[in-house]
Amino acid sequence: PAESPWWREAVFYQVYPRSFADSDGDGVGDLRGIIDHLDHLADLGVDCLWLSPIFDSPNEDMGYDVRDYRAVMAEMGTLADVDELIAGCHERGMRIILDLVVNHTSAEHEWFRRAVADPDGPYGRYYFLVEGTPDAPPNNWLSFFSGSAWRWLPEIERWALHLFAPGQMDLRWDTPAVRREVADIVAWWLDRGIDGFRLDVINYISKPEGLPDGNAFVGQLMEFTGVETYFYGPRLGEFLEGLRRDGFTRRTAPASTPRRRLPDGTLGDPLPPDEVGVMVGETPGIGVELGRMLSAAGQDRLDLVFNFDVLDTPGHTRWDAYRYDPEYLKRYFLGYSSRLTDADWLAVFFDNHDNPRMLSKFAGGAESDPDVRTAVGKLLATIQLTMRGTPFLFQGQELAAVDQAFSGPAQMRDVETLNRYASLLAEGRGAAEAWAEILAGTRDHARVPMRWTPDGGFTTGEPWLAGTDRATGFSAQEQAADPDSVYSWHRDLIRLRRANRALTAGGIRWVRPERRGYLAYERFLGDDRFLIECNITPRPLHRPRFDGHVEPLLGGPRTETMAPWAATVGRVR
Ligand code: ISL
Repeated sequence: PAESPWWREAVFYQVYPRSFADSDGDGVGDLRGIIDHLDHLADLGVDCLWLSPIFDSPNEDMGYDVRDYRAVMAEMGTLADVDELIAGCHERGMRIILDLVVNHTSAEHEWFRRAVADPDGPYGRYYFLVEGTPDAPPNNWLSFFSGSAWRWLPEIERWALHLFAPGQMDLRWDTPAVRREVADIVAWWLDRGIDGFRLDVINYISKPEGLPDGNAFVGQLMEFTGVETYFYGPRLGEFLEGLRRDGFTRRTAPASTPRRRLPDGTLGDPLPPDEVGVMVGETPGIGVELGRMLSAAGQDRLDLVFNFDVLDTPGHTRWDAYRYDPEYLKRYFLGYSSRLTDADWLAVFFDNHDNPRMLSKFAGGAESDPDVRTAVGKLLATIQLTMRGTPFLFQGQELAAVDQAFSGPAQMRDVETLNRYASLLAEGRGAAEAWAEILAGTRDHARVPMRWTPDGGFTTGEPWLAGTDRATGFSAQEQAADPDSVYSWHRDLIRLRRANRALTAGGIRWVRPERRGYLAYERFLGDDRFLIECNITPRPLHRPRFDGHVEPLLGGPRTETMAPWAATVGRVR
């Protein structure tokens, strides 16, 4: 492909602002902290930052409950800081996208307050406010954060829908004014210079007419009731096309644009503005085929979607303590590459702020050995950064971040975790059993502060959530100074991608996929060919024969035996 959209060849990096860097000692990360560390990200080589929520919020769900879409959370900074951050990214040749959480708003949003003040007025139609009696919710849908998805509002004698926490009120997208408001918010931020958005649970926005009950059998099967009625709702496609047209298509010139990155690594003049901001959909429950329907090029819906099937081996959820089956990862990517056409493109991710660390799931505890930790960190980076698709790194992956040894529920901060713990106890499960489940799956593993220096470096105060990892060698400072570190491996791979489009835009051809323990493929474009080989076992592996001369680039030459968890990248001559 001669030209591909910028986001197909980019490396994205997710920042969880609350835990990235705290510049003022209040224990909460902030925008100034991100600005101060932009050189870390530029040095790593990332092309686009994605910031988890920074908008004004009461933080019942850490910013995924927005009170004002045009204001910054006080503890994170000001609009002027956002402007400086945008300019700082663009100046370094990076783009930046924000998180758009519009399936729901906070109950403290002005729209919801007006809706409650006058449920029959225009704002009453912004939400799902359903008349009834306090003993019978309108349907059997459950909340992702435990209990019914409905909350009784005695002051107006109506039920209000919340698929997530009780303070996250679902918006009624069928109301045209809601769609206009959201499009205007997007346009407002694009004018400020933002390059697009990640769209939170965007596949849930179209609820079916009449809000029918979820199927009880499916509910049992999924251990969750109702989701099949709205996870790909009747008007989803129409809503996305409208949002793209009315919100993401530029109305005016942005405040700034990123500088062009030249092949030799230097920076050129600012690029012309992208005509459309990038739309990255967070789409839980959407498999390969529905994902294609939402993101195929030319459909004018989303540009990229996250497919969550990668996160856990079938038969397990993140609430089990288990060792991930790497053969499943291979089958997952094999399946993907065999079903996608040139119109489809995959977001490739292993970690985010909602899941434990993939490195720990893979190593299954063995990552307490620093050599295993380093090997698995490099292995996962190799797959993520050379697979066909757009990699989304989550902060800390470049430092081989692992799960934490939390000691008990008192250390937890996440609403999902705390609610789940309480409801397990209420079901009669013992405290030890309930804690084991929480410890395996809590979102707080990923949300602990970045380790900038051996003894922390995130804040001078008390961090809002404390990590427990103290292993030597895995802070940013130590990693950046070590040419053999997981950090350097990421940086080298990203440089290699940049210099060789075969690794980004090129095709993929699997090598000996039937061979257990061996995950290997070629990436190619024109005459350029690269061979990527991984030993996805904790044991040495005999390397299969390969027809062709391979010049080693990363991880050393093609020795007959591959070390446990080893990965190599070579150029095929
Ligand atoms: O963690 C989950 C609950 O088990 C996931 O289902 C998660 O809630 C889902 O992927 C949606 O996530 C997004 O929306 C949530 C927010 O809490 C998550 O942080 C966000 O990524 C509600 O806004």
